[in-house]
Amino acid sequence: MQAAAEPAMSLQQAADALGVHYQTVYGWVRQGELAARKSGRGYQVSAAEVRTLAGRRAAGRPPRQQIRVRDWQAQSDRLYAALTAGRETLARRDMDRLALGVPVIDLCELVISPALRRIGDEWARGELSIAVEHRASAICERLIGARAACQPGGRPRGVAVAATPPGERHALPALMAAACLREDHWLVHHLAADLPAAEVGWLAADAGAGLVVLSSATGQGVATAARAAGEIRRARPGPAVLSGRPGDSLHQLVAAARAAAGRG
Ligand code: B12
Repeated sequence: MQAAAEPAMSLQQAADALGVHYQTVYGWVRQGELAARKSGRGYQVSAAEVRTLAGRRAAGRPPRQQIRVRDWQAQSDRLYAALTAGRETLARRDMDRLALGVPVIDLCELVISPALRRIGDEWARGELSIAVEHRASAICERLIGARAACQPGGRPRGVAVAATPPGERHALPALMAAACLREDHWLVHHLAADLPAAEVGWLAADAGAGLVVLSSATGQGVATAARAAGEIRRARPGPAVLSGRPGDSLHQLVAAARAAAGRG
């Protein structure tokens, strides 16, 4: 979000400063690589963000070029096959290639989650062993972890804590939440799975977090998250607490987090 007093530039001025074509900067805005706000019939970007972007380009880390994936289902099926066969190197190679041009949020929503849901259904029907399901989720932890490893550069949108409620051992949704919030420029403290509410609340206060995210993959987890959220809110008024349920989307999370930041 741009502070009111911060100097702003038009896209053409940003393109000139970065030494690229106007359409290239416009593409970065559309891909979320460069934050912009609508101004009349065009966009304005902050001069500070343009400087940050120029620094990243100079350091050899240019913004992603968008890849147009024609068949997401095929990508997810390919990942499912690699996961169930335990072919981690293949899964990683595919994911690294996609990640060059696909945001983490799309990797999670359109590739990894559908593969995990299929694996869960097959496990529930007794068609996949527990060991194969565990191996697949362990591989996914490493695939997503590689995308969530770094905090964003520049000024963060806000500070968030991501965890699961007590008893909820499904760690992947909170990991995905952490990865997607970092991609959206949040500074995220990822606490992994199964924490007492008091611990989450304490860490949120200690880190000055304005947002706590509790992710659940089961009905039981959803019920526990509701109680934990109440406990966190009662103990220390301050952070907004968002609870994620199975089937909720990460786009909903990112939108709700931005709305909470706007209110804070
Ligand atoms: C991997 C896995 C495990 C692994 C987890 C390992 C790990 N490191 O995470 C292990 C082996 C530990 C496990 C254990 C169990 N599991 Co399990 N597991 C799964 C599996 C295959 C994937 C879980 C996952 O990551 N889901 C995440 C994605 C794919 O789905 P999602 O829930 O829609 O999540 C989205 C949102 O939450 C969103 N999001 C995240 N955070 C936030 C926040 C906000 C605010 C918002 C808006 C959105 C949001 O992001 C996600 C992606 O879009 C699922 C299958 C499934 N359908 O989920 C079963 C599944 C969840 N497990 C199930 C079960 C039954 C169990 C066990 C009870 C089995 C047992 N008898 O021991 C235990 C419970 C353990 C516990 N106490 O928590 C059932 C749950 C049934 C139910 N309705 O409650 C499922 C659905 C399988 C099935 N089809 O039956 N499991």
